[in-house]
Amino acid sequence: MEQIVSSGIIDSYFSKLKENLAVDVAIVGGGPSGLIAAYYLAKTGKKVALFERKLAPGGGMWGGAMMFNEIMVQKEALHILKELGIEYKHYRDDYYTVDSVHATSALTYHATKAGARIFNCTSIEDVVFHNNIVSGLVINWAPVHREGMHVDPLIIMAKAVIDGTGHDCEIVHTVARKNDIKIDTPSGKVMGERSLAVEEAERTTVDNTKEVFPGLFVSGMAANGTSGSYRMGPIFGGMLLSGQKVAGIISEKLAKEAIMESANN
Ligand code: 48F
Repeated sequence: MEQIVSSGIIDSYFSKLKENLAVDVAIVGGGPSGLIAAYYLAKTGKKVALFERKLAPGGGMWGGAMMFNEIMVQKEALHILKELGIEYKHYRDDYYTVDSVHATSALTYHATKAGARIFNCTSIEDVVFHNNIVSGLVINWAPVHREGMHVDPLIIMAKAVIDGTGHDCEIVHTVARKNDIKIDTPSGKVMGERSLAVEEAERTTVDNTKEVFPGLFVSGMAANGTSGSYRMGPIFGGMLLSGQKVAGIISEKLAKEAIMESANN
């Protein structure tokens, strides 16, 4: 019995990993924007792998505000909560409160149920950079990084990569620093996050969600961090709408590429 338990886990983990060595979309970061992007992309039949450094995906959503485990969502994003069956309470005007643990676990459940694969405890340290296009991820165990161990990584190929790493926009930073490139921001550089301004930040999170360099997309706080916009604190409508938007942009791009490829064959 002991052997069955171990070999079952090893066999099924490695077949999952091998099946995801080349995907349509690789997402870095399992915060709300990454999870929602994973859900919408997987729902439309894309092969999606999401990599999260921590043990539990969910990013900054579990803790609500200052560990009061409630979050605020505005009317514009209610359709996403409804679609996922997430419960909410009307608070005042266009604002609704949601239990953050309920919401975070629902996002994880629906992303995986739709077919996205989540690899937790995995850190992204770099990207694959082919002919000036971001074409995949360089992955390693998060504890390897934490311990500072000199261990070479593995590689995941992807038609599109999403930086959903939150405030630090780690992937865009790495790509810009290592490859002497201009990205699609007003300065051509990673502009860095500004201080808190809720309304402006919520709007610009969605506006700044885009392909910032061929093959590399940004969502959530990474979108604002990349384009130099504000943080917003514990209101999450913008995160959900950003994840939905990036999924739409990528689906459209992949559909166009598929049409061009079939025309060329
Ligand atoms: O920060 P995070 O929750 O991303 P988000 O989708 O949402 C932001 C909100 O939570 C909140 C806010 C909303 O009002 O301002 O902050 O933009 O989640 C980002 C996830 O990415 C993981 C990190 O552990 C977190 O769970 N992450 C960051 N860098 C890496 C990574 C990396 N290099 N490799 C793997 N995972």
